[in-house]
Amino acid sequence: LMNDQATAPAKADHADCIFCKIADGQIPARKIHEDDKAVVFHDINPSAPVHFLIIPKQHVVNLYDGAENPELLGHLMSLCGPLAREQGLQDGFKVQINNGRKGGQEVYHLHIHVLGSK
Ligand code: DGP
Repeated sequence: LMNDQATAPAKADHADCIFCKIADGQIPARKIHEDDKAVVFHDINPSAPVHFLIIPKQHVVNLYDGAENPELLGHLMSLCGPLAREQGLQDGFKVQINNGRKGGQEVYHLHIHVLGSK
């Protein structure tokens, strides 16, 4: 896509969004959690022994866009600790969110990386 997606509004076309497809089950993923607002699954290319992604079901581009929905952001953040613990990260973990071109974002559907070692 040629437009600057870093600051694009939420309503950008997401018909081809890979994380929307994971969220609705069109593309398989190793899911570890699902609720009415979020899906969580293992990263396909892990950069730590435990590496999973927390995404909203609704197509939010990144934190520029997500600012419109602080309640949703809070929900996503609230999943980090309990799911990290469930995945064996009871002694600590890291969280990362890449935003926009200069933030290293590759998939333009908001995702929280949770990383750690058991
Ligand atoms: P980034 O946009 O840079 O925060 O990273 C995107 C992450 O998403 C990267 O760590 C790899 C992961 N990823 C990309 N495509 C897929 C996929 O189809 N399935 C899964 N499970 N992870 C994916």
